[in-house]
Amino acid sequence: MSVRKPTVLLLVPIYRAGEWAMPLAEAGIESYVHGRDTYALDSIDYVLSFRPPPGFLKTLPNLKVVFSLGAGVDGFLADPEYPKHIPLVRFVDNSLSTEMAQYVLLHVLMVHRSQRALDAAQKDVRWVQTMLPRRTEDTRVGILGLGEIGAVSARLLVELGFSVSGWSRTPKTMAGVKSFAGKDALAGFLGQCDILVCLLPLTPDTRGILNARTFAMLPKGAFVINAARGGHVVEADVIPAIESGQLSGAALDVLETEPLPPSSPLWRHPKVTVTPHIAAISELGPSVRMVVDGIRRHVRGEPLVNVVDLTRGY
Ligand code: NDP
Ligand code: OXD
Repeated sequence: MSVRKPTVLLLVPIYRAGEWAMPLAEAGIESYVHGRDTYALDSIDYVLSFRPPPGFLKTLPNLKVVFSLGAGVDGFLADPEYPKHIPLVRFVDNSLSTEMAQYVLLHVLMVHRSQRALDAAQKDVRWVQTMLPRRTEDTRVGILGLGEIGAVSARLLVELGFSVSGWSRTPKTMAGVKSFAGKDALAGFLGQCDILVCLLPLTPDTRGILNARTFAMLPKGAFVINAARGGHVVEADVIPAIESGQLSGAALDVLETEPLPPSSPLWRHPKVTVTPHIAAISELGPSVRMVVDGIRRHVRGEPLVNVVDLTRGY
């Protein structure tokens, strides 16, 4: 008697879907690509996705576990009909965290070492030796979100000598990092950030957290780096805050609408750096390992790892 193989639906962009089929087949897992293959809804045990079409997951009667291709799971929680009894496993990976920390470090160093001003001086053929970087410990970097990625970023910045603080829901003990926790600590945290980095999950509590009111709580001339989700920033508030001098600039890897529409003034503002949501990309190998390991655990009846708390939203 043949035993039915566990079956995964790949609900991912079709141009990438082909990548997973072979390594999953090698692990004894059947896969279908949504939008390309014909499959019966009741044949699907597992789903891998980033942003499934709202209302779709609830139509799979035998769904057992959902795997998120990304660390952020807002794309699933945006579905008001997400079947809440189905566990959602998110992608947690060292190389993803390291790449994110690199993005943070790149933009922190651009600010700390006045690189934009030096680039402008070069364009004007000016030899300017007066823009010396300040002492590293005098640059205060604050990280919103001290989770998997925030913690790796904080450690890297501490190692390089920056003054680092972090804001999270619960207090943290991390060498060299000043911990601020909870809503009541937010204003105090923001008041001491020369560079503010957002690495929060997007939840109802954190949506729009970077806005004119919170920018005004930062020291004048602070710089904002958002590598989390576009929904964290009230985009209409960014350029006015820069024009008033409250912010010295912003680096935005994620935007409310992606791709950022060509008409957005953020594209062309000289003090705004826009990157196309590429701070870190989930790699094939680790994402296959997450799915294979999760399915094996589920089949053996073992606890899953990196399960999202659906009521908390991350
Ligand atoms: P984690 O879930 O590991 O960490 C989240 C952190 O945010 C925790 O420290 C948590 O606090 C804190 N937090 C959550 N809600 C609140 C709140 N209401 N008030 C204060 N603190 C809060 O997430 P990751 O580090 O793995 O990922 C962070 C985000 O990075 C993802 O959600 C995703 O949006 C983004 N991302 C972007 C990528 C890109 O390419 N641009 C790539 C990968 C991720 P506590 O620890 O107390 O629970
Ligand atoms: C993620 C992302 O959440 O790529 O992992 O944005």
